[in-house]
Amino acid sequence: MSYVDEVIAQVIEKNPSQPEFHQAVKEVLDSLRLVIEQNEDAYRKDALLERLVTPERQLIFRVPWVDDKGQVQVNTGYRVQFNSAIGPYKGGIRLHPSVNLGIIKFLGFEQVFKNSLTGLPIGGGKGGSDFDPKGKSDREVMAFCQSFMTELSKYIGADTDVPAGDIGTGAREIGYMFGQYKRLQNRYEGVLTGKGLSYGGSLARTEATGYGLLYLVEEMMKCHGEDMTGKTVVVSGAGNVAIYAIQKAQQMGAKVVTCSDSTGWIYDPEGIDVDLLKEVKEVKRARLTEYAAARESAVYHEGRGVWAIPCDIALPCATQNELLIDDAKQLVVGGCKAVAEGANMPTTLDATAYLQENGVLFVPGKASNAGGVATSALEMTQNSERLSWSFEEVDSKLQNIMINIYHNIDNAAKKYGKEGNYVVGANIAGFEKVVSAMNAQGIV
Ligand code: NDP
Ligand code: 2IT
Repeated sequence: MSYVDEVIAQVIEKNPSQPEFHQAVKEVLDSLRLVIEQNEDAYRKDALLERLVTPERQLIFRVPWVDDKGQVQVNTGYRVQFNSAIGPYKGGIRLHPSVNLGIIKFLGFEQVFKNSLTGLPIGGGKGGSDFDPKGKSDREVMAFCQSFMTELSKYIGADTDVPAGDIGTGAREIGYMFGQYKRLQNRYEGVLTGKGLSYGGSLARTEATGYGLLYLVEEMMKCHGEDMTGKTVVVSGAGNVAIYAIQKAQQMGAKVVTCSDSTGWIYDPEGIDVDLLKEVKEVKRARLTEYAAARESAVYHEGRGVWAIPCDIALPCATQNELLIDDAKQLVVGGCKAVAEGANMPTTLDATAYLQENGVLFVPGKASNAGGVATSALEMTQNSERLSWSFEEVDSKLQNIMINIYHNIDNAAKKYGKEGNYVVGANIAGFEKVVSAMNAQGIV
């Protein structure tokens, strides 16, 4: 059996009931075959792949808090510090009832390669909890965040591990966590990113993932002789990534006709009204039915369905495994030319293969959504030098980073004879830097 297949089999055997982690490992290791085969004996002797798929440290802890009725609630907290070869662990915190160790491991594993692709000195990690912020009062969210940070604060630090936002963790949650960290450690440091502007946050971090996604897509389209003007775009999700992806696509002259949340989706042939969407999701924290109620051109549907709308470009920006094989078929029928992932692993492996086989340009999230973490790294830099850069300065650095990522993954794919296969390109380009750092640092 080849070394790659051996390690994939081991991962499945040693990590039962973690299908998302298996999926992420399979995608990456499959892409690396070409590189591994050139050096198989040396890599096997060093157990390089075993070290790559095994987190350096995994923390699981109890998070007790008191709800508004005086009832004690207990959640589980996680932080997986996956790989620190190229910098301090860096990655978000997901707060969602579906969170378990396997989900956090898949996200942490992806983050290692993504962070490498940014070209910035950040290792990979991820954390979270099965806590659901939906429907909770601000006081309950604060109580949870303080309890979560009371434990997490022992393991993180500006030069050790720097968490940030992800699903369910936005500015409010980061603020509560930062306050509790500072109180416990008596240290004002850049231990979290995505902070508010009044206490060390970076301009453009809020917009960065969505904007970065579009900067990469625009560059890719340009290199394929197309521009964004007049393109029809379908987006899933209605959170941080989706909102700013929609905004930037519109600024580039495209028309975005859908968005979705965990209960339904909107078709708005006039183009999504971003200000209204922000009001419904960021301010009221309400469902998309409120968007439809306030806008005549919008139609609301229960359940899922955005991929059935004919489009030029599809941007999945909600969650993992939300674009399935039948969705991929519908996209192809609808004339879709490009899919770029705003979310982490939103496309299943068979759907990805189908899109690629049918000539759709496909960019995996570890490349196309790297603008968020890249801008987090810029926030870390500003915190270290105790300065704040202008929006334009951060935004132009973000744009350069995304353009570089596109060319790096494109060149890596070409170098290994897989031109246009950005999955292979992203995984190989991300891997090369991490492995060179791991090799230089000995067996640790
Ligand atoms: P948010 O919590 O702001 O928004 C998530 C959106 O997706 C919401 O509209 C939510 O619906 C919907 N959603 C979440 N879970 C599900 C589900 N199980 N089924 C259907 N819909 C769902 O999160 P973000 O926008 O920050 O994150 C979205 C994706 O992007 C995630 O995969 C995340 O890991 C990834 N990502 C985020 C980055 C960031 O900087 N924030 C950076 C890179 C990647 P509802 O409104 O009903 O809650
Ligand atoms: O998946 C991701 O890259 C994020 N949620 C952002 C992580 C970060 O540290 O900004």
